[in-house]
Amino acid sequence: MQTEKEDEDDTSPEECVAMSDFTGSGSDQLSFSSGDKLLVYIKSSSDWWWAELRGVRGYVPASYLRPGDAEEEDDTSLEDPWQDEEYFGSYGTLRLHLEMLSDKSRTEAYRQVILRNSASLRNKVVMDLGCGTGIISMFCAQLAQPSVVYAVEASSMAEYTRQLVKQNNCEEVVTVLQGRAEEIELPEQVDVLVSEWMGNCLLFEFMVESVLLVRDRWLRDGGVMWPSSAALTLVPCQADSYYAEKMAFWEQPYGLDFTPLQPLAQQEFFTKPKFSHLIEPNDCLTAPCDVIYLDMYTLQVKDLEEIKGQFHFCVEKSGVFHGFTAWFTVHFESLETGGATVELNTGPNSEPTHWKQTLFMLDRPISIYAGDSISGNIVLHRNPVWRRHMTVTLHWNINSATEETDNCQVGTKVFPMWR
Ligand code: GJV
Repeated sequence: MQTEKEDEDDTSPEECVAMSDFTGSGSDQLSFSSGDKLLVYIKSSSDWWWAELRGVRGYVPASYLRPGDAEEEDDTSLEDPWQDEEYFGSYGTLRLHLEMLSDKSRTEAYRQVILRNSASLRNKVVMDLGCGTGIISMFCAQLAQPSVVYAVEASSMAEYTRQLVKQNNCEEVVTVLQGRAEEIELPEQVDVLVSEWMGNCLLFEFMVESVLLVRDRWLRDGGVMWPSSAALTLVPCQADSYYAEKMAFWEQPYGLDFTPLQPLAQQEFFTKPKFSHLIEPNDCLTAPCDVIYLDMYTLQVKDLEEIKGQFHFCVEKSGVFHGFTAWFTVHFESLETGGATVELNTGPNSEPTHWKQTLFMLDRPISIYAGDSISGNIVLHRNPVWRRHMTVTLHWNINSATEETDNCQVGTKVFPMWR
């Protein structure tokens, strides 16, 4: 592999587009985000290619990339702001479905919802929006007796979902419809609209827009939304090992001073949020705070353009404030009045899910002390062009309880996710 690297400049690179996020491990793998454009220099093996992203080179998994379209490069107006081709393309392969199905907390939460409401689901009309491999629809057919479940899936996985439904003797109840849910025609309104639409930091991918459009068109008056509500939670946290790995590292590698690279490291590692971060309950510097609440009955598509929340945290123990960690919780109301609610919580005090948590690193760590408070606000601003993307703006203000003065009391940082 060494010799291949030396030869790399002789080959003209091929442009490829990342179909999903990837976190590289070790020093010779690149991390990238869905939609990133990479230059592939060497197809070292069928699995690993040698590529470049924003001036950095490393190995990337070939299966995460699709060939870039050279013409699109010249005229971005030709590109679909929803990026449906790559979005549904990635859901046409098993990788993401395996990840979602392997997530027990997620899948079990939906199973519990069906199970606990099985009596009330009898003879109901259900739509499963973005059914993927059809797991929720098949739970409905197996655990309850709805009159019909419309299982809607836009990706090519739908062809297999049809087979799975048949294989599991659910075809009397489950009807698989392949297409974008917004464009699908049904013979009737639905009583229940169920969907697993939540993305990283709750809204990323903005699949929720499809859910809202379908709700307004196909959910009957008085029908039920599952999930029924969603909340985004934030906490100021320490992130010692991540900071050490990406930033403190440059202080003295092999006894040398590499600190001139730190501004570059900040740009490269701390500009965007870190998905797939697992925070220890111990790293939380305060009690978490719900900053955004979405009511799935009243939320409107236009509300998604800008969602604002506020926070006020009381620091419980002294420590190093490296950043904020966010996660979400969704609730499923009962079909029976007074029935128990089911919750799916992706936070650090629950079983880890495939969403993990999202870490927003500050540019500089700040020492904080018990008794301090951190107040401020968060704004999720949807990208006006790239409809599945958003930026997260955090603004904070530290009120020091001690004489200790930190010159960084107030701060604002804008995190693109990813555009
Ligand atoms: N219409 C039909 N299927 C969809 C749509 C849509 N508008 N949007 C997403 N899907 N929780 N962030 C499908 C997609 O192809 C995939 O199989 C599934 O819904 C995504 C579910 C998990 N993603 C998420």
